[in-house]
Amino acid sequence: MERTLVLIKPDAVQRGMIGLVTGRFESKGLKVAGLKMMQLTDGLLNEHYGHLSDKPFFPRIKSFMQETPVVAMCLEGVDAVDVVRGLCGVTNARQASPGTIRGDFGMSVQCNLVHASDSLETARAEVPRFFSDAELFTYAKADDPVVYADDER
Ligand code: FUP
Repeated sequence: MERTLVLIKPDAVQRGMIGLVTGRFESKGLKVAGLKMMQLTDGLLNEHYGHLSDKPFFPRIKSFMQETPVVAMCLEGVDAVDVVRGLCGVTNARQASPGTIRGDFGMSVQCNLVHASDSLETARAEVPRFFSDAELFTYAKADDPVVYADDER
């Protein structure tokens, strides 16, 4: 099982889409291992978007990500990193495929509703950046036996 980080961004929070976005992941069969609302700080965003610090849009995305609290989520499942990225769609929501969260609900690059870890290595850095051990839960989910075959889990 993999764990990956999702952030529901301020545009989705403002548009009243927390439930809808969370529901997409739950309906897919992913398990919620951690979930909380948080106001992102400058320090956390400098770390989180460190790979973009030399881009001209860096100050703009930092300020955007602080416009409202975000919802941080740790999702668990087989191949969860790739599955969640697929559900989100490509960064530019205008180009994202129909059926994805960005493709169905977005028209922007910046206001693209969600962040999702882009690799297992990134997920391993991002989950502990946003969640302490005590905020992550391990539990048996009643529908696991019908979401996966026995040899897949
Ligand atoms: P993603 O992995 O899809 O979140 O995309 P990136 O890490 O490349 O970019 C992070 C965020 O920066 C995007 F979600 C939106 C923002 N961004 C822009 O505003 N303009 C750009 O040209 C590229 C990214």
